[in-house]
Amino acid sequence: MAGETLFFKGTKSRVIFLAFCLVGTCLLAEAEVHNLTWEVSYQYKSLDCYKKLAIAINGETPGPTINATEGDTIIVNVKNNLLMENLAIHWHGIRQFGTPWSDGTDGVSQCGTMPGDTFVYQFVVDKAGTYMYHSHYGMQRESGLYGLIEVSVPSGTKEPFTYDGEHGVVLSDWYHSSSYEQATGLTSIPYVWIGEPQSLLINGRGKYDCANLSASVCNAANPECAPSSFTVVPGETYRFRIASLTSLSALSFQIEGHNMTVVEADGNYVEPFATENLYIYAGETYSVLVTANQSSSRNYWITTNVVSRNASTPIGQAILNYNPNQNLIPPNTTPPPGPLWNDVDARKNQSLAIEARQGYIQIPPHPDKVIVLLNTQNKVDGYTKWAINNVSHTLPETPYLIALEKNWLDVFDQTPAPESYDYENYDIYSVQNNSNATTSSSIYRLEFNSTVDVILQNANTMTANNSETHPWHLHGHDFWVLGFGDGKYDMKNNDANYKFKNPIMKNTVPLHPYGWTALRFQANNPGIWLFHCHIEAHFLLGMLVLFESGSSMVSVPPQVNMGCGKTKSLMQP
Ligand SMILES: *[C@@H]1O[C@H](CO)[C@@H](O)[C@H](O)[C@H]1NC(C)=O
Ligand SMILES: *[C@@H]1O[C@H](CO)[C@@H](O)[C@H](O)[C@H]1NC(C)=O
Ligand SMILES: *[C@@H]1O[C@H](CO)[C@@H](O)[C@H](O)[C@H]1NC(C)=O
Ligand SMILES: *[C@@H]1O[C@H](CO)[C@@H](O)[C@H](O)[C@H]1NC(C)=O
Ligand SMILES: *[C@@H]1O[C@H](CO)[C@@H](O)[C@H](O)[C@H]1NC(C)=O
Ligand SMILES: *[C@@H]1O[C@H](CO)[C@@H](O)[C@H](O)[C@H]1NC(C)=O
Ligand SMILES: *[C@@H]1O[C@H](CO)[C@@H](O)[C@H](O)[C@H]1NC(C)=O
Ligand SMILES: *[C@@H]1O[C@H](CO)[C@@H](O)[C@H](O)[C@H]1NC(C)=O
Ligand SMILES: *[C@@H]1O[C@H](CO)[C@@H](O)[C@H](O)[C@H]1NC(C)=O
Ligand SMILES: *[C@@H]1O[C@H](CO)[C@@H](O)[C@H](O)[C@H]1NC(C)=O
Ligand SMILES: *[C@@H]1O[C@H](CO)[C@@H](O)[C@H](O)[C@H]1NC(C)=O
Ligand SMILES: *[C@@H]1O[C@H](CO)[C@@H](O)[C@H](O)[C@H]1NC(C)=O
Ligand SMILES: [Cu+2]
Repeated sequence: MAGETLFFKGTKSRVIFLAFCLVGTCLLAEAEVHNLTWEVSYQYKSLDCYKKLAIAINGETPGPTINATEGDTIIVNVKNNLLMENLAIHWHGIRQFGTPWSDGTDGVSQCGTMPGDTFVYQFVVDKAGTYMYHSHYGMQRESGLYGLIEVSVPSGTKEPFTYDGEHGVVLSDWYHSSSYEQATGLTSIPYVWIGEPQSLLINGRGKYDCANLSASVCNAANPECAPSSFTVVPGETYRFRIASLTSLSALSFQIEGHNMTVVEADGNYVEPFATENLYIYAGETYSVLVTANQSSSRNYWITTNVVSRNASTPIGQAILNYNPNQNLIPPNTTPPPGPLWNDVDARKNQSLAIEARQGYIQIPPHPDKVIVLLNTQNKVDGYTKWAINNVSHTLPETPYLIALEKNWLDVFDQTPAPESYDYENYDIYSVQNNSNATTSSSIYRLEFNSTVDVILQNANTMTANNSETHPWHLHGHDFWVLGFGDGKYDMKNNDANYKFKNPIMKNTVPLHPYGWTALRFQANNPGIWLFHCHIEAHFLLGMLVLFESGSSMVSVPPQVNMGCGKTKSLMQP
């Protein structure tokens, strides 16, 4: 491989470089610049037939798919037309090497963009795979501000599997209450839980039962809520790129009469395995291959259902369409209901089945540091919170990234965040009497480029016999998934518990009820990065930590971060 030389073609928006030289032939690959302009606004939508305000990008909910090739630069000029609400958009799974200020996290990498303002995100999509974007401002994501990022391999490069066509699938859950009503209930005394979503959406379409509602509120015949369909040609194999943007729900995804082969997870190749259904947690992406080899005399249901919580939310439905030349005919079969919500073993088994594709593993053999994070539900001064090692984390008004660059140590708590908990004595199976946590904006400071193991430890909530599933997402890095286990992680025999020969890299991983999940990452991306539960309500209530590493190497461009907390002092008069 040659290709170190960069040179410019006539226009500013294209850079050409020599990508590959194979037996005397060099293939030219172009790294493109995609310059997108997005206007973000509230619009009335009837995504599940019930009319409510949703956030749209250029009028669309979910937003447009970003389609690029590895190495391309993405520029997104995001104009906030929300009128009364700030905005920040996170590019989930994109590591932002060298551009930590484009991570799109309110309170961490930027001030929320104020109404009327434009924020310009610019970053390189440096690894082929399936990713997503979504709001990272309070609970704003659940209003529909999300979409897919599909990054293909450079031309001349082959993926380790083949397919004839592809489809993007955005899975989400949908509430009829607003994110404001929800956030208010969650942060009040008495605490008001958000409950289960009214609908599940597939590519922004669901079906609420409008039976007793007026047609001006809920109209089952509205074309906006007609089911999504995915067209296939008989005999061909399709790559479905699936992302879960749910705010709460863990899901299963299945296609009537068809099995699927999982080949990619969070932008990394999986040792292929076949399954009847895919379990997918908020913040995860997968690619599965599906062969359209059933009888083409009819169409087939695609469904998604809630798992891990005892929800009454109806299944989400879409149609696998074998007959594109006819009007879309829904199958007259019963849509597959999906697996039982409480079949925890099946979910754990699938987590254990996901390993790196052979030949794609390279992992530092030992950690330099081990951090254990106990996940508990707590009270703080009577408010319900989620805490990590007894600390419920809050974000400062001044974004951490700017505070670190300016050395403003007064804007967040300088006490180091706790690296462990009292694991000898803590009973993870019972409701604890320890219910008072503290709140803090403290962070973990990691030596630059060190290898860090994180063990997530689950426990009972404040409800007897209840432990929840938490999908944890790391910004700025992928991590290796070292293992999952039941019960309390044994600190004395630690590495022996790690399960995998071929740990896959991911950016989001579930922590199963009453279990532990271990992961390893290299702190090689200068900046400060969130690691958090991807459930909106849990994040709001403090289920997050921050990892700082090498932030002294970061110089934030001055134009990008003004208008909140102490950054106001940087504004020109
Ligand atoms: C991208 O488009 C915006 C809006 O049209 C324009 O102002 C900006 O100069 C463009 N940037 C690049 C790098 O082409
Ligand atoms: C994205 O690009 C790939 C590869 O060029 C193509 O197969 C796919 O259809 C495109 N998807 C969209 C949504 O444009
Ligand atoms: C509609 O109202 C009828 C009569 O009260 C009731 O039986 C039915 O469950 C309601 N359906 C829905 C979807 O609310
Ligand atoms: C799917 O896989 C299951 C389990 O291996 C098998 O029993 C079933 O026949 C397969 N279904 C199809 C449509 O291939
Ligand atoms: C359909 O394709 C799948 C995946 O390649 C294969 O496992 C299955 O046996 C095929 N079924 C039929 C009926 O050809
Ligand atoms: C799940 O919810 C249903 C309906 O709300 C209830 O009847 C059932 O007992 C619940 N199951 C469990 C195991 O809690
Ligand atoms: C999970 O895997 C174990 C061990 O392979 C097996 O005994 C069990 O039947 C599986 N359970 C489910 C629900 O798939
Ligand atoms: C729980 O905490 C309360 C208040 O500190 C205390 O009075 C009580 O004895 C504790 N109960 C147990 C079982 O430790
Ligand atoms: C949390 O803090 C309480 C009160 O300070 C203490 O009793 C308890 O042991 C702590 N729990 C953990 C898991 O560290
Ligand atoms: C928790 O804090 C409240 C209010 O500060 C106090 O009344 C209560 O005793 C504390 N409970 C425990 C278990 O420490
Ligand atoms: C980080 O560590 C790896 C080995 O673990 C080494 O190959 C790499 O050069 C280091 N990078 C920097 C920037 O120090
Ligand atoms: C919790 O589970 C235990 C053991 O299965 C049982 O004895 C107890 O009654 C359960 N408690 C509640 C509140 O469901
Ligand atoms: Cu959570």
